[in-house]
Amino acid sequence: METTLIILKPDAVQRGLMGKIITRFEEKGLAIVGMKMMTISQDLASTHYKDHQGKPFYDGLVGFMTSSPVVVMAVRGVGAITIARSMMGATFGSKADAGTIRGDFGVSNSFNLIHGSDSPVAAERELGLFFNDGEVQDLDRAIESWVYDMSSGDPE
Ligand code: 3AN
Repeated sequence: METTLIILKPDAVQRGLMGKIITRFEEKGLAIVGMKMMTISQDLASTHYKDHQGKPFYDGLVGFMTSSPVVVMAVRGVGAITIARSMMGATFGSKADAGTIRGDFGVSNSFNLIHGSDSPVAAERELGLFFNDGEVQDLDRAIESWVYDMSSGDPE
């Protein structure tokens, strides 16, 4: 099982899209094992986006992410990082395919609704930035054996 960090960005919260986006992850079968609303500090935003420092969109990105509350989620499943990224769609709302979160709910390039970790290394780093010890749960879901074929003993 992998756990990934998902952020519902300020535009998703302000536009009342939290429920619809969270529902997509739940309906897919992924488990939400951590969730909270918070306002991202300048420091946290610059640490989170350190790889983008110096890029032309960096100041706008940090300004946007700190402008209004977000919802951060820890989302777990087999292959959760890749699955979440494909559910999100391409970075720019104007280019994202229909059927994806960005493709269905937005048209803007900078206000693109959602962040998802892009690798296992990034997921571990980002979960550590946004969640304190004990805030990501060991969720023993009763439905697990209907979400996954467990006949081999492990989720398939
Ligand atoms: P993604 O979120 O799809 O992984 P990244 O990691 O390339 O995209 O970029 C991180 C964030 O930076 C994006 N979510 C987007 O908000 C912003 N961003 C990336 N490239 C641009 C760009 N050319 N113009 C404006 N914002 C950008």
